Amino acid sequence: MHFAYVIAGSEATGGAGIQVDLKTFQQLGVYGMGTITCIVSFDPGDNWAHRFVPIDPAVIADQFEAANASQDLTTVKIGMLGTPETIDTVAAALKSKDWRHVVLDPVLICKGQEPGAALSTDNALKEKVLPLATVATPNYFEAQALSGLPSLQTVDHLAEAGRRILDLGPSAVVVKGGIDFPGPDAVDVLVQRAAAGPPSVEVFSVPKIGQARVSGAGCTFAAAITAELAKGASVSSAVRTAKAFVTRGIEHRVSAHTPFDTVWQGA
Ligand code: PXL
Repeated sequence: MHFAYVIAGSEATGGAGIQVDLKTFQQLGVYGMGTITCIVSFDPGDNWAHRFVPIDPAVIADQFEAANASQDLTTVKIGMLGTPETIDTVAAALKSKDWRHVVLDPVLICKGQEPGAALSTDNALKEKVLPLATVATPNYFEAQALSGLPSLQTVDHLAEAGRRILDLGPSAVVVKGGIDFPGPDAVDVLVQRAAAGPPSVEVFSVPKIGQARVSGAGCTFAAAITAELAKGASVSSAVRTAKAFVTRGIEHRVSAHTPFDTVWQGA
């Protein structure tokens, strides 16, 4: 049995967060385990705004202790953390043992939120958790914010953003072009630190499916990478499988009364 562990927020509609992570783990045949960092409840009476409640840091630490005492976990995904206190707690927990893989989805903003809503949280994530990641999966906006490159218009720009984010500490970065990247294709660029010489660059591209954002695509992608790494795949092969998995899930998207359709992990 392979085990995949996630530290992330709950999002009750099932379109994002730990609900998506656990569905993805199950679908890819790994035993899913999880620790909740915060609870997001959309407000249907206020244009689906995010109501956000952080979990007490001591309770996050308790969950981490329970999960890691019950299994010898080697592979973890980090999703939404939400506050500087949570980031301190999770960074300390991650550093308390060795990991083969730490996959970080650097959630700086959720769909529907304003950019830069919580700069202290974004900065803490960059300083304290990003350096612990073996694989980071920034989306277009997060890649701009983390790399400092204001305009990502070409595949070379995505690769350069990835190289700059590598300099912040992770061993590999997948920059996701998504809907915001110009052109007909959904392009992801994997940049990996090499033993010697410049970082390697690999491009994964499929035609975009529609022009609308789909909720849970980023969560599904990072969770699928995590599941594949837990099964022993290389980073490159994990990214390839995850891209195919999320593409299928977007093709079979589920509509909801929320402003965004959501990924169907069971497709
Ligand atoms: O999609 C990013 C995300 C991650 N985790 C949780 C969320 C969201 C966006 O809403 O609520 C818990």
